Amino acid sequence: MNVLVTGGCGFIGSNLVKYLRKHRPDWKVVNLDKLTYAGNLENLAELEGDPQHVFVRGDIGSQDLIEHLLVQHSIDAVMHLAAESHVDRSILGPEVFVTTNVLGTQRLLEACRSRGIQRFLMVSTDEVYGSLGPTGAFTEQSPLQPSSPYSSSKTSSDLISLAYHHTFGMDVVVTRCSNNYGRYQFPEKLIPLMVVNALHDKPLPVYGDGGNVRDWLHVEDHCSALLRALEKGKAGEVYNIGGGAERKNIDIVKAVLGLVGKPESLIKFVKDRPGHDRRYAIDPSKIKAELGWTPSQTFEQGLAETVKWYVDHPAWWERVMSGTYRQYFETQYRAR
Ligand code: NAD
Ligand code: TDX
Repeated sequence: MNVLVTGGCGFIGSNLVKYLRKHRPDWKVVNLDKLTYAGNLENLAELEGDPQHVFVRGDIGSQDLIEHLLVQHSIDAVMHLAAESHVDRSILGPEVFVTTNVLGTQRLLEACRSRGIQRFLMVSTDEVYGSLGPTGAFTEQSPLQPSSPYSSSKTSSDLISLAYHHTFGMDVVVTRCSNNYGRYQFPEKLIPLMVVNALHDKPLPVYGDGGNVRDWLHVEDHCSALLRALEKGKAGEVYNIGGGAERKNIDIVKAVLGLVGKPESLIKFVKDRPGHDRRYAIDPSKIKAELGWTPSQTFEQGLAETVKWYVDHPAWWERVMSGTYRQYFETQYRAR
């Protein structure tokens, strides 16, 4: 089996590429990534020299390139993760979110359609459902009510993928996952940002009153769900993915401070994010019942392991913060 993974140098993508190499060692993984600020080839340094991992720098919007790769590598299936992924950046500059997430996804789908690719896994998000009140959880039937430019662009890419199934008969499966955490997450997202700031004794910016709730899942559990959906998901179906770990942001920030041994006086309540969704919670019964998936990590275990990883790997995030991680591609990869 030959799989094209898009966005394989980002946080979830790089964890997924390694997960696939470990759990499906006979598969070839072709990793297409544009290497935007969020793409870091160093995340995959341990795969250097692995003939079953092929990295290609390119844009999902380059239909000719994609068509060429699909033929060149006899691709059987696509796992589509490449995206602009950060809500705050989508508020500062929405355009690239539409270009990549909406138009880029449509071009990728079109390339797949023209080259007869069947299975296409669209990695979507729980943010397509918008915000919940204090009770209840999103099911696959919940209305789509995205709030931010990021989530509305993801909703568009989710729906255009389903349209390629309904209209052209492509074998599309969509997954909608809750907030991920784990190794190699860019330190603009809540958990790694708080760890890095705490280690530097810098203020920890908590938006609003800190009472917003997210439902957290360890990235490796997301990867196992994606593989399950790729192999067993039914065409045209949507699967929610979540670990049942709802936490208030303020409680996470306090837990991080406890794990790194820093005082709560570092917490700084700041102006709220515009349009900030109050609460997300995922009902994952469908993927559990129909595909037999279950998460393996508890949030407390996973958070402790994740915080320890950032504490033990300052070189990784220091290179990200200083921008020197971008040189890796030039020196280690392009030079060959
Ligand atoms: P990320 O920002 O860490 O990585 C995105 C990757 O996509 C980067 O490597 C980047 O270089 C690449 N990319 C961006 N634009 C591209 C383009 N035009 N062509 C090719 N590559 C491009 O994101 P992430 O957190 O790893 O999220 C991966 C996917 O999972 C996204 O689609 C996101 O919407 C979805 N998702 C994320 C979460 C989460 O909590 N992080 C939860 C649910 C779903
Ligand atoms: O500095 C911060 N302070 C703060 O209070 C940051 C960066 C975030 N927050 C809050 C906002 C959210 O309520 O923490 C929560 C989590 O924020 P993010 O890490 O930015 O994630 P979120 O906005 O929930 O979106 C994430 O989960 C769904 C990913 O970035 C998306 O790609 C994914 O689809």
